[in-house]
Amino acid sequence: MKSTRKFPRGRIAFFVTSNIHKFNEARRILAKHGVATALLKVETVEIQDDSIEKIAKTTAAEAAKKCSLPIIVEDAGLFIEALNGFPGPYSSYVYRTIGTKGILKLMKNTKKRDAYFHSVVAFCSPKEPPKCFHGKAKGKISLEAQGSRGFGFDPIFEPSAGGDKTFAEMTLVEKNNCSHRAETLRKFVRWYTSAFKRRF
Ligand code: ITT
Repeated sequence: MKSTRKFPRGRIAFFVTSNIHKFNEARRILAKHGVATALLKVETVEIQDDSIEKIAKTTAAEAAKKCSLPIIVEDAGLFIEALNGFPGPYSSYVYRTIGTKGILKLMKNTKKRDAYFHSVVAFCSPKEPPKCFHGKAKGKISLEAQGSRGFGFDPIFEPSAGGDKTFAEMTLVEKNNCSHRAETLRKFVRWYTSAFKRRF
């Protein structure tokens, strides 16, 4: 009998995150490549480090061990050139404390507004060390917050590939056409689907 399952067995990625917006962005990208995404909530301790790759790898290894499954985590940060890369790996803390308003205040009277988002996906299975994929979205910090979609620093980030719209003024599909996360996940899913074919 022909299978009616949309996603064949094994074509599923377990995404460990506490952020539903990230999950929704990822779900669409992976589905386009025939991979379903399951949201897993796993208690992990996020280390503080200057490298988002190291943070992603450590979290992925801990989560894979805890749930005995091959999983992915994605870690991202906003790097502002005039602030020497701040908040970078500390984006989560900075968002929770000073937020977008605080960043705009720090950038007041600053003409050089170049910034980028850097995203790392770490894939880890209980038997293998983590494997990482990277993506970047270049752009600038807007003069004021614009738009109400998305999350985090979306209202103050204008990607170079997005005209003069901020991420928060874009639909999810538009953001996925030019975001750091989309670039990283596309690299991951190409590897994941070919690794799957090789192994099974
Ligand atoms: P996890 O549970 O997946 O770790 P998180 O929200 O803590 O979710 P990150 O550590 O990767 O995610 O992100 C750190 C912060 O950077 C996040 O809280 C946002 O404020 C910001 N950020 C990350 N990706 C973003 C994006 O696509 N748009 C806007 N802000 C983003």
